[in-house]
Parts: sequence; C-alpha cells; structure tokens
Amino acid sequence: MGSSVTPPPAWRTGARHLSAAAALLFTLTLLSACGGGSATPGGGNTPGGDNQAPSVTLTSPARLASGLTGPLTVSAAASDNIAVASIEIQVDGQPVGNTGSGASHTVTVDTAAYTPGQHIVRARARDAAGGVSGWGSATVSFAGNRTEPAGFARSDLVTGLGNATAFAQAPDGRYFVATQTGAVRIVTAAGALLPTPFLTLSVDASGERGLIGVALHPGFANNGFVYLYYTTAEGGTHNRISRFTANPANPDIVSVGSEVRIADLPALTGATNHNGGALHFGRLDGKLYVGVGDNAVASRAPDPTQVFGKVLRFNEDGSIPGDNPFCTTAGSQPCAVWALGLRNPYTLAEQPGSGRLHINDVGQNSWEEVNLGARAANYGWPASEGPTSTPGVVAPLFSYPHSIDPAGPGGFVSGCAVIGGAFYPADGNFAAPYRGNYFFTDLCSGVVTRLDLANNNAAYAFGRVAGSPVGLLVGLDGALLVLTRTTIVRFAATP
Ligand SMILES: [Ca+2]
Ligand SMILES: [Ca+2]
Repeated sequence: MGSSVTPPPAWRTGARHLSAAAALLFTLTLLSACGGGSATPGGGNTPGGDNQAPSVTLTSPARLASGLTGPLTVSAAASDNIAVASIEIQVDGQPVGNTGSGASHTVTVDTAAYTPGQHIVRARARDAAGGVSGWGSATVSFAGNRTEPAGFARSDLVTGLGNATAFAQAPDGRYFVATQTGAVRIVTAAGALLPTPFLTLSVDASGERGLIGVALHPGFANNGFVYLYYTTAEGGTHNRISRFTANPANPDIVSVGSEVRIADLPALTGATNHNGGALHFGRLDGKLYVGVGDNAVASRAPDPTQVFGKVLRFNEDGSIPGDNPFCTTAGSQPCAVWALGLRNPYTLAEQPGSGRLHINDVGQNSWEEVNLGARAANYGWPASEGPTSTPGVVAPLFSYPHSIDPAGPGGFVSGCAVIGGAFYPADGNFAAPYRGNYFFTDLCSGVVTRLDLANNNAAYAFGRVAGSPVGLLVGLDGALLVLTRTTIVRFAATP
C-alpha cells in the first residue's frame, strides 16, 4: 500500500470484528486500486487497505430550524473513497432508528417525545474498514408542551416549601431544605414535609440575603454535621458559615447549642445582592468549598486579598488548608481563596468519582456561565462575562445569554440566572446517554438542560419546571430532583 496513514488502533480492532467488513471484503478488494498484498501481519487482510474515512452531510433538518413539531425527517448523505457502509443518526447523543446501510439514510423523529427547547441532530458514516466520519449536525429547537422526555415521569415530591434556597440529601434519604428566612426543613425520602423545622436561625433575609446554602458533612451518617451559609446581623451584617449537629436522640432536630462557627465573612455593603451561597464538600479531598459573591462590588472579584467573588476552600473545622493557591499572610481569611473572578457563584457541583467541579456563575447583563472548577483559576469577572479568549482567563464550558441568540454559543438556551447542578452518575438508572451528563437549570426559564460532556458540552433541553428553580441534585434512588422556591420536582426514568 502506498498510504502512510495509520488508522487509529480502534479502527483496526473494529475492522477485524465488523461483520460488514468481512461481507464487503471481496468487493472492496476488486474496487481498490491497490487491493493486493495488503495483509496486516497477524491481523488478516485490512479491507482494501482503506485508510480514508467517509464524509457525511446532514441534509435535513436545516441548521437552527426552530419550533419544530410533529414527525421530523432527519436525512444524511455520505461519500467515501471506496464505499459507505452505514450511516448512524442520533438525537441528543442517542441513536434513533436503525443504522442505515449505504450512502444515504433517513429516519423519522417524533419531536413530541422531547421536551421543547434545544436539541441536536447528528449523523455519521462508516466504511467497511471501520473508518468513521466526523459528525454532521444541526442544532434545532422543538416546540410542544412536554415537561419531560418520553421514558421519564415528572412529579412533585413535596410542595409547600416556603422560599427554599438550597437542599442536600442525607445518606438515610432525608432532604435538608434551607429556606431564605432561616428555617431548615426536613423532607422524608418519601416526600413528607416534617412540621417542625430542623432549626430556625435569625437571619437578615433582605434581597438575596438569608439562609442560602446547606451541605452535609461526608461523615454525616456518623457525626450528624450540617453546614449552613447564612446572613447574620450580629456584629455588623455579614455572611457566616456554621456547623450544626443533629440531635442523636432525634436526628430531625438540631442539638441545641451545637453551632460551631466555621467562617465569618467580612461585612457586607449596603447591597443585598450577590451573596453566593454554594456549599460543597469535595469528595476527593474532603475540603469545604464555598461560593461567595462579589456583593455588587465587582472590583473585588479578581483581587486575591479579598474573599468576595471567589470560591473559598476550608478544612471542615474552618481552618485553612496550607495548599490553597493565593495565601500571602498565613492565617488570614484570604488564604481560603481557591479560585477568583466570579460574580455570584450560587451553586457548585462535583462529579462522583472524578472530582470534576462545576462552578455556576450568575451573570450580569448578558451571560450565564457553567465553569470548570480549577485551583487558582480566574474566571474573568468583571473584565469579562461569558465567552472570552482573554489570556489567563478561564472561559466557560458553556454559557448562554439573557436573550435568545440561536447562532451564538448558547444556541436556543436562554435565561436570567444559572442554577446548578448535578452530574448524572455512571451507575444511575437513566439510560446510558444521560450518564455522565451535567444537568442545570435557570431561575427564570425553568428549563432543565443537560450538558453532554461526551459531545463537547453540547446542551439539550431535558425537562421543565414551573416556579423558580434554585437547585438540583441526583437522589439516592437515581431520580433527578429540582428544588424550586416551593417544591421539589422529581424526574424519574420509567421502567
Ligand atoms: Ca473509506
Ligand atoms: Ca466568567
């Protein structure tokens, strides 16, 4: 063979095992100009010595087609130096219809099976040697009334939560729901709202202040530690992170007097917005990660000597780890700074197993951001908001605007305040294309979007909730749960 291109090992392996390869071997040998003498040592004949993958074009639907309803014709055409063996079509990373044989293929997609909003149609082609084209794709939007995709059921797990702001689930299945005015409510795994709060704090709940964050210690099953982020008027209005302990005799109630202050953040300005509030224990390092807003003083965000506009990282007892990146005066609170350049990181989420952290930064006038968390990273605020190529600034993984702009990086996704976030675990009971996805929603749109990390962080509409969502998590039973100001909405895969 004259070609010096070496197929990736996966292609070679695939060629040996593709039944189509064997079936077409004779034909390909005839068609190939250099079909003889191409035996692969130890691997049999490579069909035709074909090192050139097909190319494919998605011919329908049109890119950025919007408001699609009813049956949708999806068509693709491919070409190859020898012959196209097959074409595969996907919607949102999931194959639809049979794989077509030959150089063109059409399937019909029922748009009514999907939640309205953005979807991405893709096609790719293979040749007999296992060569695979890139994806031909179209970002489109579907219309309709669904609130969850086919194969899922949506229900309200619990209603009547007043001004909920954040939630966490204990290993025993109970949900701890923080409410802005200071109460932590317990919801049983079955969805019963206990009448007596776990505790009620005295908070300043004006504007975006109040009780706005909750996390359970990784050892909660043994120690009953509940961490809260709240605005207190004590000693000048400021945000505080404290640890409380559940009463061993009645774990639905706090042990009176158990509060241990983890951190008292500096005094707030008169502005009542941008308090952050995200609380999360790193699964790999056991550290407490805290999202702190800029308190409407944007210039603080890039300043490593201030804790506003940051992700902070503490030890579980409130001491500061020695390996944080920006420490100049040992023992000072800014030594807790782990990442900077954030405006209002209201939620954080970590992928089970990998430790991958997503920081959801609520934007100002233009953009909402999902950022990949990294030690010492600068996310750009206030010099940049949304997509950026500025050196030294970590651009968002995904950002979407406040006004819909289908041709822009957000596609058909828009909203006013990003609300994260939950990684769907690899062992969950959602279908395979959903596993490893990152789910987020938006305070204003109520659209639950999933990011397909395996497809370059493509965004697909998954579901919708009414009201104003403020948080997401994947429950112990594998359901996706969305907390709104009043309700926990449950998305479960149906058998
Ligand atoms: Ca080929
Ligand atoms: Ca940014």
